[in-house]
Amino acid sequence: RAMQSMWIAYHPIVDVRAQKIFGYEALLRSSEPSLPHPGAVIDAAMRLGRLEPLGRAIRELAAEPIPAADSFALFVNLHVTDLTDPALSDPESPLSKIAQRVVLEITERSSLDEVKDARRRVAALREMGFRIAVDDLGAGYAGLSSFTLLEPEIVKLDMSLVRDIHVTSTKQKVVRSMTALSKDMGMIVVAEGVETREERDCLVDLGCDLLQGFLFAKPGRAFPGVAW
Ligand code: G
Ligand code: MN
Repeated sequence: RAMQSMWIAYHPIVDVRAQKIFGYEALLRSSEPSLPHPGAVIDAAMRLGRLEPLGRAIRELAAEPIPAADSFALFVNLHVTDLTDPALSDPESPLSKIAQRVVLEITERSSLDEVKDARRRVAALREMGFRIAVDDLGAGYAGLSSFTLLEPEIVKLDMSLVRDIHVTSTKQKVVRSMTALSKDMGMIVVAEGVETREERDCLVDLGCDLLQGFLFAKPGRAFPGVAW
């Protein structure tokens, strides 16, 4: 029932300097009142042993309305179990067909240790044209293990590093050095959860290429426009 109530909200990721939309992150939403946030849907699927079909449904829903006329990137969140699902690397899936435009986000919050052959699987996804992002970098107790294993094209800094960064010199130092390190390795940096102009200006000064957050747009059904 939960799977039938799912829909996808799209949240813009913006290039502030160029004032261009770089891409949209597909975010899981449910209209089922007992499952108020995406974590509840994922927990329910995990309890029922239905994570794989859930992941497939999310990826299909996310790819469905992508306009061919536009070239923006589509960011899709993966659960670690999705990495072992053969459907993910099926060249005929709707997402694979637009792989060149797709960034697969893998959260730093969960360990890749249990994923058999994680490195090889990720390499195969790259062969298909997908790019890889490490999500939630710097969140909670997360470390840098996915970052070093995946060598991602894109790094997403967690919003806990972003919040009030303009008045928090330690966060400024962390973001400045993570951004410099990532750029040095040829990676693109996205800062998530930007809510104020002060945070935006500080992040741009620190060298973040791309920003995402409620300051620019709320996630929405169509592809929301951006308030610069
Ligand atoms: O784990 P991940 O980074 O994929 O989570 C994205 C979540 O963060 C989404 O549920 C989205 O609604 C939320 N989000 C995106 N931008 C902001 C923001 O500016 N502020 C807050 N509080 N949440 C945000
Ligand atoms: Mn994400």
